Amino acid sequence: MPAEGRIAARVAALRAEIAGHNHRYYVLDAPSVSDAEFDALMRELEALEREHPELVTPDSPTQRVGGAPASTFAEVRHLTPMLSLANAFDEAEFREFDRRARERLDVADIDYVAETKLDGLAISLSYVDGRLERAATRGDGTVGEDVTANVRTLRSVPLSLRLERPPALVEIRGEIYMSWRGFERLNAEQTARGEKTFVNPRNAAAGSLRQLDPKVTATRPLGIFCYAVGSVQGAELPATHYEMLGWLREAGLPVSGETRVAAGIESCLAYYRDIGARRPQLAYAIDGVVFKVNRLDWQRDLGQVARAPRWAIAFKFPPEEARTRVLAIDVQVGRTGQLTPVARLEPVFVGGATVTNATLHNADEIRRKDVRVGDTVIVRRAGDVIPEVVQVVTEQRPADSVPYEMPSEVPEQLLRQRVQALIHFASRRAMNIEGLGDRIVEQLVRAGLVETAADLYRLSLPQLLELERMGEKLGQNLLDSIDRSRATTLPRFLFALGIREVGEATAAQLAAHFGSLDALLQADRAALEAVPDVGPVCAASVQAYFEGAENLANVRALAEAGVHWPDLPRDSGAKPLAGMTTVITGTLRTLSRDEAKSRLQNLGVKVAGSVSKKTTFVVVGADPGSKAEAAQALGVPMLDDDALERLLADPAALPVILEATRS
Ligand code: JCF
Repeated sequence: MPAEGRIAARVAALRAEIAGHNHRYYVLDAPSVSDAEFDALMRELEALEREHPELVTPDSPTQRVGGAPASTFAEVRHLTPMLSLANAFDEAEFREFDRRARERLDVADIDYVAETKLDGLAISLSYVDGRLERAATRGDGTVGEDVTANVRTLRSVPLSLRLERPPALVEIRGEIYMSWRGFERLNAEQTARGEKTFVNPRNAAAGSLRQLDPKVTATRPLGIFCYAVGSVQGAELPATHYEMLGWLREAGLPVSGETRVAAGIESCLAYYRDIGARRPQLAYAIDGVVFKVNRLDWQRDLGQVARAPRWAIAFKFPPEEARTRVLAIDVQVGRTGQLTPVARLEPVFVGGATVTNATLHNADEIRRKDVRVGDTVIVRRAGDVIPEVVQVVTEQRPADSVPYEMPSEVPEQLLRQRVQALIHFASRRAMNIEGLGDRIVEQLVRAGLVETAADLYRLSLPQLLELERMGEKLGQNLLDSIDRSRATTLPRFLFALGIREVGEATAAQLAAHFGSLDALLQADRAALEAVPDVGPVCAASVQAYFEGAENLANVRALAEAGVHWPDLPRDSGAKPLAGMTTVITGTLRTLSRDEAKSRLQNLGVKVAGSVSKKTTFVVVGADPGSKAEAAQALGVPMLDDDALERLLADPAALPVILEATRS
């Protein structure tokens, strides 16, 4: 083969290989090469195309981001109009849709194709002889905007269909969306650049696609799912919608993995409930599910009314965002002392509940969003997450409104809440800061020396000496005991945070179960509920706590201040000490009795109230009661603090530890 031919063949091979890797990475979600290997292929192709510009074709992967910024988007007429969907807002409306369709078709049952309804924007892709020719927005359904240059930058959109014999022409319909993760990443970047953030993934996707410069779109994390075919020439379509989706998949287009055949209305309802339950865990925003009659001949028989087909319906979920008015802004204090502004709202039904309060996070957030009393705002409540004010509808702002200012003087009620939170934090069963009593906490807070728990660890002697009735000796003792409290245990730390529903025993269970704070932070609702004694309310509270940015900042600040603890082995669920019985008496040095109790229980030990011959061992702290005497009398082994700690760290060592008590 002459050199020219060899090069052309290599270019073609590289393109096919790169397209294959893109497909596996972006569509199948199963990459087969490393990023470095992929980059090497791209670089080789770029170099060959630079040397041989005559070989460049529009469907080369090097040509995804190209062309100069446009000044407008041209109009595009869809060959087949892009339909919209009729909505059902409750089960009765959905049953009515099904009943009518069955009646018109005169059949007893209909097989539907069920899929999620993405909250993005509709797009039509035209492939001519298998090559992506045009991408257009829905527009009014008949005429849309040409966004080809932007859509080409999506790596999940094949520039050529992966078909041996592609149709002469095919219009493919889908939804362009942004995942939650992409949306959050983009907003973080926007904030870092001092640019405005997007309210929701749909707006972010729409804003990203309507960029005049495709180079900007190329940086945006957009995805696409295809769900229908418009016009087609030069190919036979299969007989059912579901098979048609399979054909789209074979052609290399992304199709939602949540697509199912649902035989009859009860299966549809089960699908609706299942997706509804998993909605908070989905990677992208959806606002409902779509049901389509599976048989394409039945779709034709049913036809359409206005712009909506009679063979499909969107069964909506309750909206997670709604508009309402801010009646007042109050400031609250968390148990760790941080201030949280809260918007009092005109009651509004959102996310399946009536919402009257929404968090505004902190003073910076209020300033950034410029939320004012009297404003109309968009509030969001997703799953069990605390409702938040997302954005102000500035067009509806009253003329006389003024920017909100956080009270500069901390209100009395807040001071008292801070004091309470800190007293709890320092208490004996929490961080056990000796000498940090109610009176000193109150003095520290009122003097403005301490707001949050982490501030305690930054106190200096001169600062303490500012306080009334504080001398050098007392001050130094206090600093020493604050310093000692840095070395703590995970259960104490969790208890000290003051998370609602997390008492001492629950803190011990959480610590024993997850072993480390990191593991706890990663736990989802189900993982939390799997912990003994943790019910749905407690799990929700723990999750809400660690989703609060201020709370996380507080936890981080404490760690940075040097608060630390040994991680524990993660509870595997195994009960190495099942069948053993113990009794705990006296005061333990490092663990409270509740904590010792739940940790022993996690190992399978039964904790009883009185000593008998059946007691395996007795845990004896300082100033033990008559139970120690009973143990002595019955010859039951007694473990002190150290022995208990060794046992908790290594349950398999029990025989050795018991042996040691005899000597
Ligand atoms: O995911 C969507 N937003 C979506 C929109 C899915 C569909 O199957 C659709 C649609 C709009 C119209 N089907 C039609 C006919």
